[in-house]
Amino acid sequence: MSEAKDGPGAIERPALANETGDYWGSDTVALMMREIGLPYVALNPGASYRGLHDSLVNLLGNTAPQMLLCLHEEHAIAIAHGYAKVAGRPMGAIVHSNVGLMHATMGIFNAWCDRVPVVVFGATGPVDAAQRRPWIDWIHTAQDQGALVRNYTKWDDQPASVAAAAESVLRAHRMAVTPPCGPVYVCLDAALQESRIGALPPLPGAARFKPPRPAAPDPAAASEAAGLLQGAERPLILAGRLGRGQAEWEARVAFAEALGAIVLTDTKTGATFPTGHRLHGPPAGNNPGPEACALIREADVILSLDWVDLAGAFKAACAGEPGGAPAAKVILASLDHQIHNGWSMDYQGLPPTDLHLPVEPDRAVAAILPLLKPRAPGWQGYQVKLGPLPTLGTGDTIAPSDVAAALREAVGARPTTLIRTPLAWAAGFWEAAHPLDLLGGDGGGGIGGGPGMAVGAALALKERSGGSGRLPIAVLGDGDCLMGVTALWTAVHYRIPLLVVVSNNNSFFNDELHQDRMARQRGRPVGNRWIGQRIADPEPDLAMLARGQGAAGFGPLRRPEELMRTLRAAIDHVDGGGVALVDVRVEPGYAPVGSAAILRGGSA
Ligand SMILES: Cc1ncc(C[n+]2csc(CCOP(=O)(O)OP(=O)(O)O)c2C)c(N)n1
Ligand SMILES: [Mg+2]
Repeated sequence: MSEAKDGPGAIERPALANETGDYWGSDTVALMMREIGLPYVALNPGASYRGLHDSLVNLLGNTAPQMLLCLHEEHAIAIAHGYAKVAGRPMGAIVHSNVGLMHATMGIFNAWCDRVPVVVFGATGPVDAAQRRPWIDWIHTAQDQGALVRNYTKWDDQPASVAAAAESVLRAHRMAVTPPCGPVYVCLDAALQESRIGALPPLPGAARFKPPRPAAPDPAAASEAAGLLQGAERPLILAGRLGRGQAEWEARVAFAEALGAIVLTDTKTGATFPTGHRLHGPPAGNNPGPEACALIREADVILSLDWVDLAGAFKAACAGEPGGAPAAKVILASLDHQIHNGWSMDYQGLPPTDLHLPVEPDRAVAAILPLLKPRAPGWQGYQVKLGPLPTLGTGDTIAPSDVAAALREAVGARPTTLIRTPLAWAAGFWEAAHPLDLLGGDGGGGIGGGPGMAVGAALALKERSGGSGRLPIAVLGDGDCLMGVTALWTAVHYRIPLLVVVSNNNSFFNDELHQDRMARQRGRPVGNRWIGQRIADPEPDLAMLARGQGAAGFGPLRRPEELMRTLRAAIDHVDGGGVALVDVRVEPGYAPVGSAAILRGGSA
């Protein structure tokens, strides 16, 4: 094998045989992966798919799809997850039988909860026991491997023939990219992969197996929704899981402006509406803050554009209200009910809904917008005043808000994608003026996915901009970073520029707060809350862990005045095509949801 690491993406190019000779079962799967347009397959190798691995390298030449070698299967899935969040299309991931899939499960769960398409391939030892090699092939074989992930994938399959495998790949891809999107799993029998099939059978083309065209809402329902919104005095839009397209972004702005509707956005789901717009409401963190709750109570029509956990938002806002629900008429635009199952409760509570448009939420906006007539703007006498963005402090220690302030200053006006933010980060620390400015959370709350998602998103940003556009930045908690830190090797290896800033409180601090609550509730010593939580003695050297993988490592930084110079140096390194990690030691503490005030009739 010849290796070329100089070109973009550092593709390891194999020496190909002039004649491929006979074809093998896995060749058809590899060709189908190309047919459905997977640009990459993130993987960690394993003998259970050595047949497929050979096909990808020696038949396809490690291109379309190109392998992305990962040091852990959880990274492979997280990279695919982050990639799809930016690119809007999936890449593949391949995980070894049983054990590889077991490593991958948390990432698959995160992608499921985040409704992001990932096409996961796996393998089993030969289903035909007579064909199993002693010991290891038996360890590789399970009766129903898909059972490991069936509860949080949209579909799984274990095709029993080459023809069935071709169809399976087509179906898997279509299932993954059809909204509500999600991960799928195709398990390939090692014996099927390694069977000699002679001539290549005719393979189906993807063109006749496209995903369904998105549906528009039923016209009667769209006009009913338009009527409700048109007649509302205080229309409130909850902008949840929405597309990253610029046209859809602009349609949402036009929609809110046509109504004078206030728009709430959510850190779980990334940028959906310009945060600097006069109609942007108080920032919402993982739950709506007090001012957002007040608007939910005071609205007379609420339109949820696939808001994650609408029932939870209503509960937070209206627990003390009659019926515990908002008085407003509730319009829901969401397809999410189609993906709910009886295992994972990520579907959240059941929100009261007066009118449900079962379409992609951006389609609902597109259908209702032309029906709106000129009218007086909503929320007469109201004004939402957002609190100031954080400024860099001059104290002896660094607060999480200082990290945000310094990053904002270091980045300036330059287009930047904030791929991730840590738990200690408040909504309202960062402005969004473009759908790619913020990418939101991990979906399932699985710590350790942050570095992988950062690498995958950075890869898609590199592709998108030809390497010269958006600066990819992930701000990670130290716990999240440490669990997934070897994902950075993949970024270094494939020349994917990325800046990781660690908001490092030397703790799984979220859970210190839980122990704090428990101790208070029980009248026990709160001072012990750090035990079993602090990541100290020794403090992991994150910069060294980055350098150990070929990235540039900066820090630990402990004083605010060190931030600017170091961040600028790290950004220079990223601009040169590198991966940089800056370890910032921050005071433990969570910033509250960004502050805002609602002025009613001119008074606060
Ligand atoms: C895989 C996994 N294990 C444990 C948890 C529980 N958990 C939630 S937040 C958290 C702490 C994360 O630490 P860090 O990333 O440093 O963020 P911090 O809370 O310190 O800001 C933990 C352990 C989880 N969500 N996922
Ligand atoms: Mg921490």
